[in-house]
Amino acid sequence: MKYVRMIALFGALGLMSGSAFAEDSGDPIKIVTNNWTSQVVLSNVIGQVLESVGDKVEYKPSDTQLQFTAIAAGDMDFQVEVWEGSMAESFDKSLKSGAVDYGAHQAVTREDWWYPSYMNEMCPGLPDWKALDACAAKLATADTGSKGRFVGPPADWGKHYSERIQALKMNFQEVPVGQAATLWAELQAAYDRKEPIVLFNWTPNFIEAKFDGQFVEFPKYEPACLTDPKWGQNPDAVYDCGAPASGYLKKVGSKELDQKWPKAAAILKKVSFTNPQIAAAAALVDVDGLTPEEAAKKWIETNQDTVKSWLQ
Ligand code: TMO
Repeated sequence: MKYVRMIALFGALGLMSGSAFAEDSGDPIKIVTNNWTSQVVLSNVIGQVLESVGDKVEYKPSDTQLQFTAIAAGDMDFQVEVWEGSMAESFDKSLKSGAVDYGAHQAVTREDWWYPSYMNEMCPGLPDWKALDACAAKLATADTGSKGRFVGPPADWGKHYSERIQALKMNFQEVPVGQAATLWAELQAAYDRKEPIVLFNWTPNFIEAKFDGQFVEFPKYEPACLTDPKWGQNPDAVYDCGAPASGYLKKVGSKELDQKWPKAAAILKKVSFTNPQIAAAAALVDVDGLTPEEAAKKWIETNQDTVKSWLQ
């Protein structure tokens, strides 16, 4: 049934026959999946598209930082969402040891501390980080004592928020979650009762369609902030700045990808997601309750022109 539907869809788009691409290996392409929704759905989107042109694929869950080592070593073949704000350091390192930059999406990204807009009245001066810091007592919990609680991301997302709190001498403590779903459960619980909360969030995401809120404005990011202690307001510390406010989103692949699966590599190079397409991919699962596989099918059905453009 699934196969027949894919044939029907791609047949209707005229994509199944007359391929001008070179032949791909019959070995499965290992597609890396990570632990947030849009990444998993969009990995399935590309996987289903590759299957429709005759490739075999496998999905391989990996850590947001370690995946770059695996791709550089050729143990995994590609990852479709490389976020500047959380992966730039590991990504850059991997490019020097064999991984290949497969280009940027159209999407512009941001990952940082975020709060619901009703807090603007509770903490005058927001979204400035100093206003948030002055408001720390309102965010104190049993876990954090007199300090404000920042609900932080899972450890493997490569953020350095405890260091940022220290570097900026903030009266806050990071309490990381184990998985993204916990971020949204915490947000929903606070939002329903109009209680203050500050948590890790990113865009594009399904959150912006469902909750009204803003990013905290930290000292503006510059690359030197991460490497040069003298940069920024703390002369003895790195990480005394926010994440990039207009970050890139890229694709990364193995060197083997192009050699063994030139057809798939050519498609991956063309793949480019927009902000609304990424937010919609997340919403199909996190709001509508589809499985990633179903969500990918639906996404392909509603973005046929985009998919077609990858295959030309
Ligand atoms: C990498 N992420 C989108 C979860 O911040």
